[in-house]
Amino acid sequence: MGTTLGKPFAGFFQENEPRIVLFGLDGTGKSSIMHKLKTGETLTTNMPTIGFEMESVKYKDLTLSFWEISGQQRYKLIPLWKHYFLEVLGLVLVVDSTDRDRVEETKDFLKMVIDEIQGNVPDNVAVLVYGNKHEVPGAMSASEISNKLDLVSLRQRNWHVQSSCALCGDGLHEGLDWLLKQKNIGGM
Ligand SMILES: Nc1nc2c(ncn2[C@@H]2O[C@H](COP(=O)(O)OP(=O)(O)OP(=O)(O)O)[C@@H](O)[C@H]2O)c(=O)[nH]1
Ligand SMILES: [Mg+2]
Repeated sequence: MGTTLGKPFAGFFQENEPRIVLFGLDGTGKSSIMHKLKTGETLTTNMPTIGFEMESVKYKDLTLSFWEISGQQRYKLIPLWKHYFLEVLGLVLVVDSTDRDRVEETKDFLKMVIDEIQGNVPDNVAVLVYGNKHEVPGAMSASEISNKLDLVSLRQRNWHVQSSCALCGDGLHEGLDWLLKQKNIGGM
């Protein structure tokens, strides 16, 4: 799906499309969310993203540029983050709500991202957390996720946890509406 970018800056940026960056651990559902938002269909191919992927998504009267950072390669790609996070409209952390074992690692990863982009991404760019795979019995609630990720420590940056299901689409638009509202975009 989308565009896998070997050469990161080869003219792929859509200058006039507001950009939203999705990041998180591998297998949390980033590609599935982008695909669902773009097509309304459930992503059936189960391929890990290599590098970065981009999807142009029409949403209400907007065209948004979604950028996914590979979960598998998340640490390897750190040197490129500052380019991809440039002039970003919103940050989206995708969490697997069923994966309590890796929530601590997710917390550390989020902190690393926030530290890395400090100075390049203004504080008024908010963080939406999708608590994805929420439909699975026993999944973590939004409040459990916000506590375990210690989101209050983000302080100056607005954040919000939205439970979601990339398979059926539950919560995806609600989360996006919240993110756009932080920037007064889209008449939300
Ligand atoms: N039950 C359930 N499974 C999901 C959901 N979203 C994604 N999945 C499944 O989780 C697996 C990984 O989904 P991807 O969308 O490829 O995850 P990703 O975050 O893009 O992974 P990387 O590209 O490796 O970083 C796939 O088998 C998806 O079908 C969800 O909301 N519920
Ligand atoms: Mg992916």
